[in-house]
Amino acid sequence: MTSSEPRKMARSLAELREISWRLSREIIEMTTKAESGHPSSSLSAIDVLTALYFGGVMRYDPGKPAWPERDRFILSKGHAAPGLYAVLAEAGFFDRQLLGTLRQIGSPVEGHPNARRLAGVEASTGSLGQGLSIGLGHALAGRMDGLGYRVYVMIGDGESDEGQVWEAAMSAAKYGVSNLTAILDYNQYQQTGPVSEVMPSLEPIAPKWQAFGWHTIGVDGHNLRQICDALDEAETVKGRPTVILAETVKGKGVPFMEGQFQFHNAPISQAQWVEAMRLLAPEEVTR
Ligand SMILES: Cc1ncc(C[n+]2csc(CCOP(=O)(O)OP(=O)(O)O)c2C)c(N)n1
Ligand SMILES: [Mg+2]
Repeated sequence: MTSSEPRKMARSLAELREISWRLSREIIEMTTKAESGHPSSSLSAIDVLTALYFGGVMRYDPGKPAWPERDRFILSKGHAAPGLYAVLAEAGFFDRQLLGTLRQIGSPVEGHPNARRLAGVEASTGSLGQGLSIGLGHALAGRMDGLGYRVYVMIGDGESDEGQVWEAAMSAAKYGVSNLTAILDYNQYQQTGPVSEVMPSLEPIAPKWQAFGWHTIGVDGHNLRQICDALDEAETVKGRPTVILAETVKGKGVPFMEGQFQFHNAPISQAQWVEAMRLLAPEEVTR
């Protein structure tokens, strides 16, 4: 680490869990108000995002979003933008009130992240397949510039059907970028159905990444300790990139949404909204 600025203090697992619940409720609030967006894709990612931003993993300063030595996070599955926005507001990059403007004309809180318009967004994504290549560019640039930052990229399992993901995977291994960590949001579903039906040959996934030269770690993507441990392990790996295969549940925390790909980009009703908010109240949920 070349920076003189310390990493954010790690929260306790109980605090992280509370943050994740709060952000999950914000995802539901935002997408219900907007009557569109991708609540289930955001909920499957939110524990990983919580660990990255609040678990003492990433170094960032919301007051200086362009600080050259900051760690970078790129949401390659850009449709999970509501999750990223909830996290960035919690981290202090912008006022939480902006969340209520999701997908409104003129709002910087767009349907997909726009790096030109919103502090904390590192790359404009939404066209699937591009984020790992962008992250690789940042990782190489950091190495060339002698900066100690790390780069994290979240990709989806449906997104992994995109050939560019594997071009980036090959290149990252070639250049031995150990400051690059990919996180696969491995929730088994994509837009139109189960990944096992849309593209069954994505499996077996771990041997694929290993064959591409990556250090591979499997975790329960809703177990905050496992996620934090895997992110710590990734920092110790030398000479090659790491991928964390995070097994997640699409729609995590809202049972009527869990694993139901029909909620991929569908608003929920007022009655379902009330139910979802009740289910995501910490005292009523055990997960
Ligand atoms: C290049 C491209 N093709 C198609 C789409 C439409 N699309 C948006 S989300 C999605 C499915 C993504 O599935 P996955 O990566 O598994 O993400 P999840 O929602 O499960 O987190 C698709 C096909 C897109 N955004 N970009
Ligand atoms: Mg998926």
